[in-house]
Amino acid sequence: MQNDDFLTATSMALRTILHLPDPRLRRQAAPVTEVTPAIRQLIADMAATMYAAPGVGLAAIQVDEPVRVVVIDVSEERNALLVLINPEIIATDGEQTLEEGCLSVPGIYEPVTRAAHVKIRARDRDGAPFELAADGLLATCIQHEIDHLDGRLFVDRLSRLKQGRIRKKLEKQSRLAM
Ligand code: GNR
Ligand code: NI
Repeated sequence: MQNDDFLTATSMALRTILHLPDPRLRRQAAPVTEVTPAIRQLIADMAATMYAAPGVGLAAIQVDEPVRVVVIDVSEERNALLVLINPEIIATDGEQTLEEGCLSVPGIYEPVTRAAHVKIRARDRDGAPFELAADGLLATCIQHEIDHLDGRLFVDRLSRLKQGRIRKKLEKQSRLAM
């Protein structure tokens, strides 16, 4: 994936990221049937929004577009954009526990156990199908983003006790922000 194409081919706009407990984050995102100009614009805007945040991934539903589009860049240099349209996990293996955060759950970081290795099938930004094997942070990030497409957040995978503490902390944060 060439980042240059995004910087030159399309104008980009930052999109507003929804925060928990916004119910729009709980929708099931719909598959993309065709890579239209609107989808290309969404991808460019999502990449810009992710890099600006900064974050290592972003799902379209986080910017109030309930479609199955994800952008990811786990590289140090922030120059390896991965675009996933209609991503599906076709195989998993092992377990790993990594500290996760989420742009829709600001200020909360907790360890989450997920598959250590995933194989996925997806379409690229031209609609061409491809497969990808991932491990480490990329594997965790892919699973985190696919969760978003199904209306799930990483905090749903924590204990009820931690979920309660997080809800109180977020309520306090939003009171202070008013
Ligand atoms: O920026 C992000 N960092 C991160 C760290 C560990 C596991 C997953 C992530 S994704 C997150 C950006 C985000 O909210 N994507 O949906
Ligand atoms: Ni997230």
